[in-house]
Amino acid sequence: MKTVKKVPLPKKPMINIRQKASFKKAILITLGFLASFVVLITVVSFIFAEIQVPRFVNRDLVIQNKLIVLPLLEPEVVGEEKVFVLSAEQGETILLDGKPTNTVGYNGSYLGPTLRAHKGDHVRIVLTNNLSKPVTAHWHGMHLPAIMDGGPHQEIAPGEVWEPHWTIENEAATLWYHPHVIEHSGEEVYSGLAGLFIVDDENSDSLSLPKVYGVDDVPLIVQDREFREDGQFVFAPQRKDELGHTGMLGDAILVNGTYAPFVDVPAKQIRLRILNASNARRYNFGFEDRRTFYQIATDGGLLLSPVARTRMILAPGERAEVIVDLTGETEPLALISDAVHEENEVLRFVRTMINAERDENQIFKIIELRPQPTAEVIENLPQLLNSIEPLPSTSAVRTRRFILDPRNRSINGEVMDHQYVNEVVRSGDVEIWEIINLSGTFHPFHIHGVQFQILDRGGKPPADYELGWKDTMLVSNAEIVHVIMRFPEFSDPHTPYMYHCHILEHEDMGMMGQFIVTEENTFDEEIHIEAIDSGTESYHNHAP
Ligand SMILES: [Cu+2]
Repeated sequence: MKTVKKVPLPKKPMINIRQKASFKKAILITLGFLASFVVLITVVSFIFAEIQVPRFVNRDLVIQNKLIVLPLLEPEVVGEEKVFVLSAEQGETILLDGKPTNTVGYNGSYLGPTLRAHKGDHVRIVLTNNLSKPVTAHWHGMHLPAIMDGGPHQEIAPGEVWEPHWTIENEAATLWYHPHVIEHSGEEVYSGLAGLFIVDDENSDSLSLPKVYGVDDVPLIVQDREFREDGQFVFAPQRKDELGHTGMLGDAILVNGTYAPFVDVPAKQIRLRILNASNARRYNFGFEDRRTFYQIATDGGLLLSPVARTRMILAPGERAEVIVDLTGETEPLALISDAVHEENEVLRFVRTMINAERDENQIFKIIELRPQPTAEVIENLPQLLNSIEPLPSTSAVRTRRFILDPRNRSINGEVMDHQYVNEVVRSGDVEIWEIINLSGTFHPFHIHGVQFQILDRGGKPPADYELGWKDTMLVSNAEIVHVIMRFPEFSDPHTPYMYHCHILEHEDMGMMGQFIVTEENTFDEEIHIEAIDSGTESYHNHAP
């Protein structure tokens, strides 16, 4: 008998109507999610693309004005001294469209002449204040006694004369001078008070670098300004930019007080000494064709060797010297400032969403270099520029911490108080200063009387182009930077030096502190109160 194997029938899927509906719903929900995700991604990438496309602010600028090369101020030699005579003057300057602007300047109506001296020179400045308000002249980057520094304690009243004098101890560098009056530095620099102070030394004399002032060694003082219809400056120190940081930002670029400038230069290697003398704007310098150039100097001197770069961020107060090779070229070449993309992108995105302004996502034409035929021999760029002895962190006797406060424009919770000395430093000591930026924006940190070396940025060694002497450095948001320096041998328990943010509006709002350099071997808090009484000024202590 044959047995028939029973083959079970395939089970019919048991779906009732209700289940069918929920399955459909699940598919629909999934599809919905997918669709929203795609839409979201599209929107986000669109916004990101929009954020990341920088605006070329002055693309159509007609370059038509020959660059003003600020004159070298000829000193008078009196005995052993080189005497430079300066005066702060009120005036009118035609900067834009033939309309006069009310300005101030040293020995003229806008900016000041270039002072130039050699290491070892004894210099004296005779500075008369012909303005109706107090001024100072701070020798930014100079190694000199505090009383000669031109900070807020060396105010020159209207009609008065101030005569600082010192021996140049700095090595070859591009330094500068500008007012430093409490709460008014921003306004005074903005209206035109600033100039260069170039130092030479035996090393810079001996190097085969372009060094004919204004010809192949061209100083560029870069400033942004905003003009009213009638030609007057707009000065709005409380303006907030994309990052919510307050400071004066303009949309018109002046170089040495020249709007839309060009400069004729020999078609060879050219040296540019660039000073960011703007109140609050950072620049990301480079050439329009993204060619490589060589940075040869930082704020306080020549680098060890040239560093190849295509873009270079300079914060207010910083300087750099660069070499660009125009050998055999005939076409004009624009120096531009590219968008600054150095901030944290996520933070940047959030801020851009909150505030539509994108002040640092802008491109500016700065100046056009117009190469002219030359018979000059092509020189190779020297590969060894300087000897810089690194200060090892083990040589530091202490570390001080400076917290750039997120809540207000303060340092370590203190706003500038003319009568309060924040720090007491022993002359000749090597110290590490730790700068912690807890605020949501960058701050260029400047220390008077010294040149420092950057030890690290967030634990990472500084880039090659920062391995030189600095007096001002960019501290980005959420960044910790360590610098090391040897304090001056000059000791003066009565006159403080300053350290501060070089966004001039932040400085004016009180983001500044004072330190005295003294021979005292004690580190007694009492010194804050007692030792600093010059008779003309009295100081006090904030501590109970
Ligand atoms: Cu600041």
